[in-house]
Amino acid sequence: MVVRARAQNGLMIPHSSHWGAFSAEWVDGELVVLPHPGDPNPSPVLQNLPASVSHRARIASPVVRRGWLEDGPGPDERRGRDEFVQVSWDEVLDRLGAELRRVYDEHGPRAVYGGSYGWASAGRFHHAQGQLHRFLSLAGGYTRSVNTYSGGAAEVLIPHVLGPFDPVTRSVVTWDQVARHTDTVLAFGGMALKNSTVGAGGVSRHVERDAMRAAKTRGARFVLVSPLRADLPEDVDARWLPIEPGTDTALMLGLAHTLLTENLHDRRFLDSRTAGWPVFAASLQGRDAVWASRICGLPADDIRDLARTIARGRTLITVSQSLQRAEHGEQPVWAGLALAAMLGQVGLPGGGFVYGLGSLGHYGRTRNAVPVPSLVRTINPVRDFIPVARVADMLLHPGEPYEYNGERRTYPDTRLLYWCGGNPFHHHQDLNRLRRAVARVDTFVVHEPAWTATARHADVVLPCTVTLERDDIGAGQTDPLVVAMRRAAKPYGEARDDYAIFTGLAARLGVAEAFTEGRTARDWLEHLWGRTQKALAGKGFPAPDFDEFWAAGEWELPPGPDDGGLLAAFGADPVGHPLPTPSGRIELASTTIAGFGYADCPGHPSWLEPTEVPDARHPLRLVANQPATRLHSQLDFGATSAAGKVRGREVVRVHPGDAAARGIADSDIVRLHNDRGSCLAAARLTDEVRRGVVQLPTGAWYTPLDPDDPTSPCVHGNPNVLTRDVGSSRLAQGCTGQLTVVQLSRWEGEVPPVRAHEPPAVVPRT
Ligand SMILES: Nc1nc2c(c(=O)[nH]1)N[C@H]1C(S)=C(S)[C@@H](COP(=O)(O)OP(=O)(O)OC[C@H]3O[C@@H](n4cnc5c(=O)[nH]c(N)nc54)[C@H](O)[C@@H]3O)O[C@H]1N2
Ligand SMILES: Nc1nc2c(c(=O)[nH]1)N[C@H]1C(S)=C(S)[C@@H](COP(=O)(O)OP(=O)(O)OC[C@H]3O[C@@H](n4cnc5c(=O)[nH]c(N)nc54)[C@H](O)[C@@H]3O)O[C@H]1N2
Ligand SMILES: [Mo]
Repeated sequence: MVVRARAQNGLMIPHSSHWGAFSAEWVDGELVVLPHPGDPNPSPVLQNLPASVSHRARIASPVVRRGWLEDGPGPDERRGRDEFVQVSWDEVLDRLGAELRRVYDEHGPRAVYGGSYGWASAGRFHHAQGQLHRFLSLAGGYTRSVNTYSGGAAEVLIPHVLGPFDPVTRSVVTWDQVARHTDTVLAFGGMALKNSTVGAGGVSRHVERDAMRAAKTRGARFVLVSPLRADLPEDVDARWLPIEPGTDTALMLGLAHTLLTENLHDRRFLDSRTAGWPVFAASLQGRDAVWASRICGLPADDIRDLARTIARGRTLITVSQSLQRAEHGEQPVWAGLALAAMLGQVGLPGGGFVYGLGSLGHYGRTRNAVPVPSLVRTINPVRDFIPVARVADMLLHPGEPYEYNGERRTYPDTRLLYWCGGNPFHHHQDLNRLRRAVARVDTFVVHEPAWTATARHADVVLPCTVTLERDDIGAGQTDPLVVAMRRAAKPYGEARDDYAIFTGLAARLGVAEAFTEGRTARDWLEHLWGRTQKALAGKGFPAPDFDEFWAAGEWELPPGPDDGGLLAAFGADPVGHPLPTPSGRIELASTTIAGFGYADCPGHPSWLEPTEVPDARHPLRLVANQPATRLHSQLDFGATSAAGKVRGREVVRVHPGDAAARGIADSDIVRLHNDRGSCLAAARLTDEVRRGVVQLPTGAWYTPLDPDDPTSPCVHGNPNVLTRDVGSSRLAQGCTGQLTVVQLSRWEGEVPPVRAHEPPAVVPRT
């Protein structure tokens, strides 16, 4: 076999990514990427990696926006359409060091926004966010962000009603438990294999497909509640309930009503392990299957039938992250938990409630017995923060109040935006609004390997390396393999590691020694590995030193126990092991949340009518979900991502009935539009989406037809020109990018070319 022959010639370079461990090898001048041999279901996204070291979309040298260079820092509408000037590393670091000093002196550290949300890459030392936060903490401090775009609503809700987010989500129900114990999996939003392909820090074994198959073979049944058929793998033969997007809470309440009226609920569990049951039960008045059916679009008989099904045997209710990335996104998470509590199985193996299982590859696995290497943190002198998805609000409304989780807070007056390892022109909603927001700051700095739309909107663009161009350690907390990510290529153009860039800046600000602690990058790797080595030795496990680990190329960590954690202990003995909630129990009604008095997040799980519903002008719901062919916007120019497009354009999935009504044929170029913006995409007709729903994944790099005209369509197919920039509620202020409403029409006339991956013109310094 080719693979074995390559392994034997010893040229394979171990490496890792958020979507899988792999090895790289140069064959006739081409970089070849092979999945880790231990991975039972490797990700196709791996094949985006070869392009990462050489594509012309890479940034070759430091550049500065002409307006910033010539007129100095300040608000500027030209961001995103100005020219770039090539500068030397010395000049750019001198200028940026001076600008940071100016902002600290004139405006104080709150004026520096270093939230810098984003996934960056898998290595644990060259961890872009960690490097930025270390640097800014030492330089003077920064306003940070809290929570994620992934789970913003759930991350605030769950601690109020179930317990600390990570311990009650990630490892309480594992894939192994599903394979062995679950009779019925009721998956709201599904558990698409395209999503569990990705796990933070790296995944060496994609176990989800085999676990679901094993459960199915054992006789488990799967029920998929989702507008898209592909949200569960075909081979589990799920019953597909094609729900109207954004209405799961109504369905859940309808199911709860049926359980209650048919006396299928577990009173003992509710009495001994929940708080607020009488309040929640009373709120179910009138929420019957017929009521739910009118909202969620599923037949009332199916709803009653489903309630009876989940009341039998061991049932697991999963709620994907997508459900809560929407207005009132707190509600389906809370209602899903309440439904599971009524079934009385929270804490039993493979039963109860789990948030996010199947949404990411690092869920549903046990934690390693020892901590993996991670960057050493420093203390940020600034206490202030924003909920991460409120970034455009912060920039557009400095000094104004907003509400969050029971607090009235004030937005800082941001002068300098610093992004390293994220792509806000990918991840944020209403990109035309984001353009207006970034026009308000004095300076926008970005470290990027490639010419993303974020880089194009910045003032100072610092080219950084990709993982294949540096040595690092790859590891995730719930994956056993620590990978020696060895360098496979020399840096593109003048690109530098983020660490080297910050070291240069730290020198200009007089904090180089504190930043580096006198270590080279290689010294840091040894240092970080040393802590894991010590933890291994402390528990009596084999503990290789750094050189041994590095030579081996990988090291397998021992697993922690698969014991259901906090929830299993509570389920078995609620008095001896109370939950860390105010009542010590699962809160089906919360006096804390009720006390906040938020109409958009009341004190118990509730159906709240969304602000945006389809109307005559925007009759279709858009699902803007995660792309199957890449991680977010990363390596959008790679082979797998490119293969998923039609003539370079992203694909929108449309029901044949909706297409016919608009004269749209398969592969036609269409325009999706609403009052916020528009984009082009290639239509793919399929009856695997619910009628009235169209689906366009995120991640195609935002490319306006006319950069001077913000109302011109994105020719490439980025759905965030359409999504609405509002928080989930005043409780969590989470991202709501998953859903919006649109109209769809055939694009008549000439089809504009897509130049998303062509670098902008860069002029030499004169
Ligand atoms: N409409 C809509 N929008 C969404 C979502 C949705 O469901 N719908 N989902 C949201 C979710 S869940 C998330 S998590 C976000 C994701 O949003 P992001 O995490 O911002 O998206 P990425 O494309 O992963 O951006 C990472 C960037 O880091 C760069 N990078 C990679 N390695 C390095 C490095 O070593 N150093 C530096 N400096 N940069 C590096 C990459 O080139 C890339 O541009 O998107 C959110 N946006
Ligand atoms: N390949 C790939 N995998 C990824 C990522 C990626 O970029 N690429 N990103 C990763 C990240 S950072 C995260 S946070 C997770 C996100 O995990 P999720 O948020 O769960 O993933 P999505 O693909 O956005 O949504 C999952 C499915 O939910 C369904 N859905 C949408 N709205 C509704 C609704 O109202 N009701 C119901 N019942 N279903 C609905 C959609 O059909 C969609 O396919 O994915 C991770 N996995
Ligand atoms: Mo995410």
